[in-house]
Amino acid sequence: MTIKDFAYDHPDRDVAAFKRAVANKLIYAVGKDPVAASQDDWLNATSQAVRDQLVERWMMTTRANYAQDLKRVYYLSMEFLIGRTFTNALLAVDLYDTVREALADFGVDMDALAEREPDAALGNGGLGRLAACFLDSMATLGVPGMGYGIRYEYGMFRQRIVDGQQVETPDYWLTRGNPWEFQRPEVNYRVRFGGHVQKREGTNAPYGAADWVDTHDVLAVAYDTIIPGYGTQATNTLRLWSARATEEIDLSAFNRGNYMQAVESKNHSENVSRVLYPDDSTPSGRELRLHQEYFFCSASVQDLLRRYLRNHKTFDQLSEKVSIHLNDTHPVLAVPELMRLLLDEYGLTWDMAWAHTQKVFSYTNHTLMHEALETWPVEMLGRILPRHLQIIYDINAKFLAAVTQKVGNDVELMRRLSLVDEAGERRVRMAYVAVLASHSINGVSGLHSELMKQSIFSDFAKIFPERFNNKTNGVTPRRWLAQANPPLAALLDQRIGKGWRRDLSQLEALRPMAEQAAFVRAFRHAKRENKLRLANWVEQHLKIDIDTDAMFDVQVKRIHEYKRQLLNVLHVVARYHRILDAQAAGTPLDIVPRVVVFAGKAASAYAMAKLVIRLINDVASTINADARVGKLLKVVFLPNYSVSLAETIMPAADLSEQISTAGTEASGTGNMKFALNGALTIGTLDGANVEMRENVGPENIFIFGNTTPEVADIRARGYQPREIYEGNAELKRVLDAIRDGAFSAGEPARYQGIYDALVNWGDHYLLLADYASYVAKQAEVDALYRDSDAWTRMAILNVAGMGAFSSDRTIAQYAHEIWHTKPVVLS
Ligand code: 21N
Repeated sequence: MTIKDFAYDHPDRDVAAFKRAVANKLIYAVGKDPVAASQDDWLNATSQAVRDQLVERWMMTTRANYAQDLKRVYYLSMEFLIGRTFTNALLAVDLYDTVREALADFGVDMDALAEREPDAALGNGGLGRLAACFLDSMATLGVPGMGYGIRYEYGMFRQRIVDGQQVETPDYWLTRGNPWEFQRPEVNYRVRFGGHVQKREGTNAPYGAADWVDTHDVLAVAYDTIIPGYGTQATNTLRLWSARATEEIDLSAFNRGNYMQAVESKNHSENVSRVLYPDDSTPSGRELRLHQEYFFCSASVQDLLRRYLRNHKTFDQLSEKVSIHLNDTHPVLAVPELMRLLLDEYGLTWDMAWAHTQKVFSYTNHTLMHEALETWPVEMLGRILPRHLQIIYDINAKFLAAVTQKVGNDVELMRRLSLVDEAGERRVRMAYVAVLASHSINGVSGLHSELMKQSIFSDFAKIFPERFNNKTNGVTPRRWLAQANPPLAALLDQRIGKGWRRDLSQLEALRPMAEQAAFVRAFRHAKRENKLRLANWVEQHLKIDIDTDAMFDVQVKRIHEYKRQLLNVLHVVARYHRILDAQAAGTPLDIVPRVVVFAGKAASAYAMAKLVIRLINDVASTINADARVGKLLKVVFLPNYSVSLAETIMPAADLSEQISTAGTEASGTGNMKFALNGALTIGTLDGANVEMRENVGPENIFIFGNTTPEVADIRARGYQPREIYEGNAELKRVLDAIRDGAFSAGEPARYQGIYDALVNWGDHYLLLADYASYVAKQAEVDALYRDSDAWTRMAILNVAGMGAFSSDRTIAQYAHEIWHTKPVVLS
């Protein structure tokens, strides 16, 4: 049978048909009487009806991909920070107004439903959100791609603030089911762990085939989510793996009468996909994490090989049909896994297998920070993945031998290049495995890509210069403008047309409008609406009254020393002191009112980051309760930062804080979301800020602080923070106040550690070295804000200059320069 003579109901798109579809879903799929249906039941039924609208395109795209035998990209990532799907899907199928109307007829408010959808928080921060933006762009550009990852049952923890401190609670996001996924129980693979390796009879070890035996196995079961493209019928798939025990119960234990033990071991296997590791930069080094990494790599590589072999008899065309992209080093075990399958299961020679591997893999690096680079103890790898360790050793031996051939025996060079770090406990350097196995290694901003070649990969960049390249990050304009910012989106549609959603460079057309008074007014009006929306959120959730005339000065991102939320706090306290001084002296105060907004999670074991959260909250409650301050300064910490909360925050910001120490933030993507929504940036010359400055013009961005070479220079000469502290009275007063308990009256020594780090020890991120220049730049920000037309003009010019930061541009470059994929053609 073909799809042509298969009769089914095509979902219609008018209001009446959609009402009927929702009614049918509510009754037959959700099983609820409309009289008894809760909001969640309506959301479930509506989501299923919307999902139906995606299925035909999905099947059509899959058929076309097969028929055209296109090269596919497999994007391997431990994290996909998708957020909510409902509104995104509605915009993709262009049914936003239809569905709103249909639901209104039932007396149901669509916005209220949308707010009830839990975020799919299957990621920590930038890296996971980037993967989600990339999926959106791949589908929109018709790149035949598939995301592979883990279906964590518990996503990123929920953050509550209790007495000013972060408290983590589990995020079981599947409580009410997930209407967007299709479980595929028949798509499952055995993933093996432990055991040992036997030489296979008749093979020429060390580079021949081997047998891996006596393993403990876990099943990986597929769950598929449709990823719709925007303004196209093309869709893609996000396939997430969930762990199941291989046998429902361990029969031998059961026969011995130990039922509990049998069920326990089932639990143990299924723990593999239980929970997302909530550390965004320090690898945990825990065994469960290694299990997770291998679990999803093995299932994904088995799955993509099976798909390839459906159309091909040999591996000759593998690299013409398959690209595997590594989102950081977390999926690097896919490399020895592909080698293992080609050698041990399919009988290829080492040289053939390695040649295919090097043509198939590409790798993105997201950090240069030493503590963030993944390494696994040889002992642990050998115990859990003995065959893979062997393969890594063999890759290493061949590589080091080839280098020796070329340059002679240089022991020091060998030590630096080796995949195994021999200093102390022996550990495998996963980034080096990625570099050796990939034909392309990219950084995520121009600056980062240069630094990457000069620092962690300097030896490799000399040997393989052609492999290294840059792909500056981007964000999807669908979610981060069309969906998050309806007032601005409507204004743009009216003035420059709707095409910017698929071609963000069309924002250039705004440039002349910065000079039109009517447009400036309309733009400011849209910003005000967004500020009101955030103010309402703050009022509702935090019971803090904020003034929408005040400048919304926003820093939202993971809490990390290198991101320097503390620098922001020091400036806040300095402003507080200025306000108090003026009050005391009775001098009129000429200060721009600000609402300083923070949000972000700290890794649960990162004590300093947690202390920073506490300080922000302590400073906030002191200032907000001080009647002398009034509307001049408010500080709010928004709990539980997430994709959906970001969608409310970004459009409401006037000022975007991107203040990391130069050379530490690989790219940043929040910086792009803010500017795209009409915030001005105060930032260092770090990550993609550098390119944002080039695109919006240096006169339209507030850049301060030491540059990367200057930072290196300060460190080399010996950083002397105490001199800075002694030489700046305002700064000294701020630090003394924090040290002496001005914000922690009940426990005056609470922040002694922060003071010591900044003043006495000299923190690695040179906070005080940028303080004066930051505060001076903030004065320029104030001055501009006083001229509301000039401010808005500059904000418009920022939006106009952000066209380059669409993830569509980024993905087009990956497709063209790394993956060599062609878009699917849909008739
Ligand atoms: C970011 F704990 N990198 S989020 C960059 F094992 N790495 O910082 C940012 F689970 N996370 O500048 C850039 O814009 C963004 O990537 C996109 O390129 C991030 C790494 C990580 C490490 C360990 C773990 C989880 C995540 C853990």
